[in-house]
Amino acid sequence: PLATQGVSIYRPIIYGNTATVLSQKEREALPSPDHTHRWTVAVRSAASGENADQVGGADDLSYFIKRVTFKLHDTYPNPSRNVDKPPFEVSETGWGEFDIHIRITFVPESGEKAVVVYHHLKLHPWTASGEPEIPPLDVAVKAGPVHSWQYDEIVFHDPYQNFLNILTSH
Ligand code: SLL
Repeated sequence: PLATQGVSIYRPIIYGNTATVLSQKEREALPSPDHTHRWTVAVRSAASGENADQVGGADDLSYFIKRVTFKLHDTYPNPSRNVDKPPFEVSETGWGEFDIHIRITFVPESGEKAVVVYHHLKLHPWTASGEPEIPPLDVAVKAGPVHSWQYDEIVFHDPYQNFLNILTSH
């Protein structure tokens, strides 16, 4: 395929998680009642555009992203979770924070290597003192959902002409 020369093009994304404390009732209904939180980890578009008013504009990404693999902590069954269509996200319950390895694979026409980013799953609210202590659950419930998101840009240097056309026609 034809390569471009001296072209760099980027696509803005956000990745990260939201987390909420489970109610006592929800916990009792789970197969693992030691789980305290429900969380969602996701890769979303940070671009403004037609879909920007939708949650996260999540639909924007599939024209250049083929698959997102979220590698969870080994305490989870099938920890390597492949998501092949938007929304590129995984929802789970659990009790602990850990590093999630997020592998982004691009459409085959791109010829681009996969990109890996890391996200530390955040369940517990930040405290004013900045102490790493885990607040009691009733304090966490009052603090509301936790959001931890990172902005990033995926940069393609000298993309194939075909792929550049795909990127710019969106
Ligand atoms: C910790 N390093 O010790 C971390 C590990 C593991 C989190 C956290 C659920 C797993 C299951 C879960 O929350 N794992 O369903 O057994 O804090």
